[in-house]
Amino acid sequence: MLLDINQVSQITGLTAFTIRAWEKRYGAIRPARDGRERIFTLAEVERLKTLKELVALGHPIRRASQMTDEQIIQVLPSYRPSLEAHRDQLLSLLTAYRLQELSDELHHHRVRRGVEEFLVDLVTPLMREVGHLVQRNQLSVAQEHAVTALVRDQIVRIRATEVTSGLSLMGFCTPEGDLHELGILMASKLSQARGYPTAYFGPNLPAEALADICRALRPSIVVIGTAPIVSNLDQFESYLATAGRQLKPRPSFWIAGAMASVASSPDVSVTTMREFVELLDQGRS
Ligand code: B12
Repeated sequence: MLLDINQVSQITGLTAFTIRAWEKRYGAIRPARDGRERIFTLAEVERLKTLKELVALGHPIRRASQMTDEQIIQVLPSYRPSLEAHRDQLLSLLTAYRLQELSDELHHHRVRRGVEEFLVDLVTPLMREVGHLVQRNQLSVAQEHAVTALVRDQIVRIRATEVTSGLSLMGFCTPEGDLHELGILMASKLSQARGYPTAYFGPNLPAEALADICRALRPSIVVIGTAPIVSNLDQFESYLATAGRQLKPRPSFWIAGAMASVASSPDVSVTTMREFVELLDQGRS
C-alpha cells in the first residue's frame, strides 16, 4: 500500500513541512517518487510515528533518525516494527534496485529473528508479493531473479543444529521441470532446526534420479515441493509412479505446495509451510 504526503500527515499527525524537513535535512526517511510526488510505504509511516515518539521523549531528530532498532527498543520498550512494515521496506529497496541494502536487511532479519519467523512470516509472504508485483508488471523479471538469489543466499547460511536421535531421515526435492526451490530449501532448514537429519536432493530432480538417491540414502520421508506450473499439473502423477515403482521399501512421499491438494493419493499432503512445521512437531512428540 502506498500513500501520499497528505495521507501520511493525517495518519502521523506530523505536518507535511516536518516530514519534508526530516527527509531533506536528516535523511530520516527515503520515500520513493512518482514524478515529483513523494510516495510512502506503510513501513515509512511506522518509522515516522516512531521518530515522532522519540522526539517527544526529548531525543533530537538528528540523533533519533540514526538510532538502530536495538537502541530504539531501549528507550521505547513497546517498539516492535511490524512484519508487514518490514516486508514493504524490503520491497521498496527491491523496487529501487538497492540490492546491497536489500541483502544487508535480509541478513539483519535472518540474524535477529528466529529461523521460523524469518522463513515463514517474512520470506514466504515477501516472495508471494514479489510474484503478484511481477504479474502486474510493477516489478521486472530481473528484480524477481535478484531477490530470489539474495533470499536463497540467506537461507543457505542458516546453520543446522544438532540432530536428535530417533528422528527419521528426510529428503527434499522438486520434480523434474520445477525450478521453484525456495519451498524445499526452507522446509529442509525448518526440519534441521527441529533436529531432523536431512538430505537435500535439490530442485528439478528426474524421477529415476530420485529413485537412485533414495536407494543410496534410504530416507524414511521424501518431501516433494511443487509449484502450480503446467509440467506439474500434467506429469506429476506419472513422476510419483515412476519414482515409487523402483523403490522397495518406498519412503513416505510428502507432497507439499500446489500439488498437495491435487495429487490423487499422496502419503501426506502439506499445503502451507505452517502446516509443515506442525507435522514436524507431531513427529517429535
Ligand atoms: C521465485 C519464483 C520463480 C523463480 C524460482 C527460482 C528458485 N530458485 O526457486 C523462477 C524465476 C525460476 C521462476 C520461474 C517460473 N515461474 Co515462478 N515464481 C516465483 C515466485 C515469485 C516465488 C516462489 C517462491 O519461492 N515462493 C516461496 C514459497 C515458499 O512460497 P509459495 O511458493 O507460495 O509456497 C507456499 C505453499 O505452496 C507451500 N509450499 C510450496 N513449496 C513448498 C515446499 C514445501 C516443502 C512445503 C512444506 C510447502 C511448500 O508453502 C508456501 C507457503 O505457504 C512465485 C510467486 C508466488 N506467488 O509464489 C512465482 C510463481 C510460482 N511462478 C510462476 C510461473 C508461471 C513461473 C514460470 C512458468 C514463468 C515463466 N513464464 O517462465 C517459470 C517456471 C519455471 C519452472 N520450470 O519451474 C507462477 C505460477 C502460476 C500459477 N499457475 O499460479 C507464480 C505463482 C507467479 C505468478 N503469480 O504468476 N519462478
